[in-house]
Amino acid sequence: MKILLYNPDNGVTRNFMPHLWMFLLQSLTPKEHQVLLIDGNAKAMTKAELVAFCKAENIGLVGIGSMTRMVARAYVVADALRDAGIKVVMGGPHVTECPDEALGKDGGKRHADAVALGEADSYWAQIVEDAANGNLKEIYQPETDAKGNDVKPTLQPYPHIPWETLDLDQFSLVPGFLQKSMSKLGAGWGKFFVVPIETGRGCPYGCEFCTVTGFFGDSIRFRTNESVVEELLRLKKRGKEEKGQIAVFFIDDNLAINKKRLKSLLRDIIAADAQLPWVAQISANLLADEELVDLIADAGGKWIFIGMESIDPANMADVNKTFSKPANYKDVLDGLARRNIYAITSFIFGMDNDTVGVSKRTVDEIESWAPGLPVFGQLTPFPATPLYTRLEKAGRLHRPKHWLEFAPFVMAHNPLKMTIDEAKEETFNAWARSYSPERNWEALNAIKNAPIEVRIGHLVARLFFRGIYFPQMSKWAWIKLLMQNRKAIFSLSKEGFGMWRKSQRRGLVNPMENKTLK
Ligand code: B12
Ligand code: SF4
Repeated sequence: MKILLYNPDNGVTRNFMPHLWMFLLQSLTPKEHQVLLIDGNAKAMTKAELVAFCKAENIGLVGIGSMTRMVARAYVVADALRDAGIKVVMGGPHVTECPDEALGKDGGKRHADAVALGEADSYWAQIVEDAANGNLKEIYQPETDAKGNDVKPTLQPYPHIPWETLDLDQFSLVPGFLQKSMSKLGAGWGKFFVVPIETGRGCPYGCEFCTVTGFFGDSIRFRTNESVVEELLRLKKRGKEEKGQIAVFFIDDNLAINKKRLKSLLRDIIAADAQLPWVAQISANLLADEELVDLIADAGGKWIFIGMESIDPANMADVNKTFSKPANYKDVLDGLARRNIYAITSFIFGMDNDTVGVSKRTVDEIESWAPGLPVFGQLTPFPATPLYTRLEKAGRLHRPKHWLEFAPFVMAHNPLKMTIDEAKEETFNAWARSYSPERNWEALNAIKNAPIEVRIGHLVARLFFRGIYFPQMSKWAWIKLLMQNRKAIFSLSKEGFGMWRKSQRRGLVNPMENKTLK
């Protein structure tokens, strides 16, 4: 049987990284079946095109995975496929939290023939077999233990994802027309992929707005260091062979949740020379450890995503996140910046203690820290979270099924001390100020003593990053952005060109190859 795994587009912009679940399930599929992957963010297709593709390829089963954020889009695609007689199984966090919705048991339309609840590693092969035999059941879920809890995959052993041979072209971030010329730059930039790797699953913290503790559990399961290092080495080899760049996103919710184990993993990465540039999510409270931050730098860490949420401790208490202390944020970021590591700092507006002016107060404070990439969202009640239950009980849910009428940056509940419109305006103000050409220039100046490749990386990240959250797809949008930031671009290009000429004259190395000029 031919299977298509499909990730619906998020309706905003292209993904900078493929979704791990597709590659994982592909690896876990019994060998006699063939699996094709399409990420709607990388390869835009209308629902009619997708149906035509499935018919032409004789696809027997389509698996669709979705976060709450894009589930409405997933349902539209699933409906079209089912109308054409193609079987659909849906999985991922949203259908796990609302299975009746996908199965049409809550009074709405049915969107899926089957739903896969929780982590599907242990039973995906069964779904495939059942579909191949025309015997697909409605609900699949992990076995339960004596206490009725899901038996979670141990991640030891971990499925082999053949990154070295997979066709990743739909995910390269370098536009086709630039690939040839960019492959000659430094160590080669003809292709640039960000690849997701997990080293563990689960999170014990249980923040009120988050689905992770409920979905993956509060105890953590780790892969072995060897299996992570081996995966990195294969990726590194591929990058070299293809004269491209591969960066890794460690998608663990908190890579440093067990500091002892992370230190041992980082030491093993360093010992095996398996370093690739990487990004990871780590909470601020775990980053005060100097030894850990040194190891992160030596092992290739470049950007750390930190869920800072709010600079107001009262808000942090409201959402059960007091382990993260706003008073420590500056020291943490400065400590990272000293090692040329920068942070993607994530903030939430519309929390219960937020009032008008929250964006100004927050951005003023952010700008007093080492520069990073701030991200601003709004408190969103995802189904099955303690936050959803609290707001529902308090009668504060304005749009209880907000995901079916997704509206970017419009809160689904009434914040306590501001209006929904005010929260939207605060969020837009924070984005606009944080990524203005003036702020980009200031941020680069704040790190003017960092090596040039670090500053180039910082500027490129600033120009790209906003585009994950706001549409920035057309050529015109890019030209406008580059023009607005021409001062910073020109200044870095001039400096880089000057260094390159100097190195050519002295017969020294190319500064873009990340080596020191003597
Ligand atoms: C990486 C990541 C991202 C990446 C993008 C996704 C990518 N390209 O990988 C980035 C950083 C861009 C991102 C952004 C967002 N994310 Co995010 N993200 C994650 C993260 C950390 C890892 C996802 C992952 O790969 N997990 C590991 C895999 C193995 O697990 P999995 O995807 O759940 O898949 C398993 C099962 O669910 C199941 N399964 C999944 N799909 C399918 C499909 C089928 C057919 C079957 C059978 C089974 C199946 O099988 C898999 C193996 O067991 C998760 C948290 C987490 N730990 O999962 C949050 C998470 C998915 N994100 C979340 C959110 C809210 C967001 C944002 C909306 C946040 C925001 N406000 O901006 C944005 C959306 C941006 C956008 N434009 O779309 C929430 C989603 C909650 C929900 N109910 O929808 C999560 C769960 C985190 C949380 N705090 O609650 N995210
Ligand atoms: S927000 Fe992060 S730390 Fe809090 S429960 Fe979710 S994954 Fe854990």
